[in-house]
Amino acid sequence: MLTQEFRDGILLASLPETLRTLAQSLGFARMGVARAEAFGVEADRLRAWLSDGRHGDMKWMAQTAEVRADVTHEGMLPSARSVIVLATPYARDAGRVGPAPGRVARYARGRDYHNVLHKRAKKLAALLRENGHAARISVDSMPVYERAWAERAGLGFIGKNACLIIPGLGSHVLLTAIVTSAELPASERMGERCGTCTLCLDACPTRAFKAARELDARRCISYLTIETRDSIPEELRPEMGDWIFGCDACQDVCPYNKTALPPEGATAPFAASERWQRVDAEGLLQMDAEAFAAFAHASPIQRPGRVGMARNAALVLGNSRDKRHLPVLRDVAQRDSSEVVREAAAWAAARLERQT
Ligand code: B12
Repeated sequence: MLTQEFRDGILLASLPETLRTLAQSLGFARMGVARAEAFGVEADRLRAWLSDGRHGDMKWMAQTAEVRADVTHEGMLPSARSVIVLATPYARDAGRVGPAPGRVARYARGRDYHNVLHKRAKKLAALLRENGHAARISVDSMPVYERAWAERAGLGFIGKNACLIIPGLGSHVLLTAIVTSAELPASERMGERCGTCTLCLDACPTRAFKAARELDARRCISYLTIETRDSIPEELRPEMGDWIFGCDACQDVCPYNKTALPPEGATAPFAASERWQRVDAEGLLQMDAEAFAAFAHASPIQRPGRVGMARNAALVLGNSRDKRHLPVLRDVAQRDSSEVVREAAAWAAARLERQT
């Protein structure tokens, strides 16, 4: 039901055209549309992933599985007719950024993308509502299966690293979805384009891929540094290397990320914040709750909290092969208020002491 409206005899741009123009002006690099319906094979894969326990402690994924499987579910939007998916590149310059010797994943070095993208998407949702349509926005934290919708909406294909890859832009993109009752023309899907390449699967430091596109989150460094609140399994700690928040290992090797960098302006909100020059891993390890709250303000690193980031910092120092960190680690192992942090610091100190 595409409306063709004339005002004073001038043909007004149709709603899809207006949405696309507005999306571009808001800084979204790509926009695609898929017909809203219950997922088939994608839902089976999600259920298989959950029944395998590959979601680990992310109980919220299991609790919302049926809503993720079907956007017309009462938990989302029963009147849904279309899902708009938008992609935004983030800075992927080669530099290492993080509290030395720690390294932070590229998507998390600047401002918190949930806030940046939600603010932009609200303008698109307002336009839909002005035209009499319902609209619900999802930026990561809503029960919307964003990657599967991005693939259906023709934005890109799902790589063997389970990431949505957009030829010309790569996989260093963040997704925003808008579920709406507006009936919009669907975009054409793009077939998968990995071919025989397995660089990502081979590059994963913790061998988290059970098979192509099948990630076991319990072994994924991104999950271990961000989503787990407890101790990290000992056998995985040495493999985590210097990743202190998130991990880009399976993306950095991808040939599709060897394309030209996105224009600076397009990624400005995600450019590395100066906070990373202000503190090193020892400093992060010794922060109290107040100092951490101030340091992590408006950054994705708020998610693991002080305990999670101090634990990660201890493990990074344990992997640094640098004995100068021993005094701080021994002190934290004695006096930190968290058992998880004390144990991680003790493990790190013992590892450095063993190293010749
Ligand atoms: C839970 C979650 C995580 C978990 C689990 C990841 C995972 N693969 O499931 C953890 C914490 C590990 C994680 C890590 C990351 N995440 Co995350 N995450 C999510 C979240 C909330 C749900 C993902 C989900 O539904 N997983 C369920 C499983 C079954 O899906 P899947 O593994 O993605 O599998 C897909 C395909 O592989 C395929 N598939 C699955 N099994 C099979 C089997 C076969 C045979 C085939 C053919 C296909 C296939 O179907 C799925 C959908 O297409 C989404 C936001 C959202 N609301 O959707 C963000 C999201 C996927 N994450 C995102 C990002 C940026 C990341 C990281 C890159 C961050 C980082 N640098 O550390 C890493 C990448 C890890 C990886 N290689 O997937 C972006 C995606 C960006 C992109 N270009 O793909 C999202 C969309 C957030 C956003 N709004 O931008 N994430």
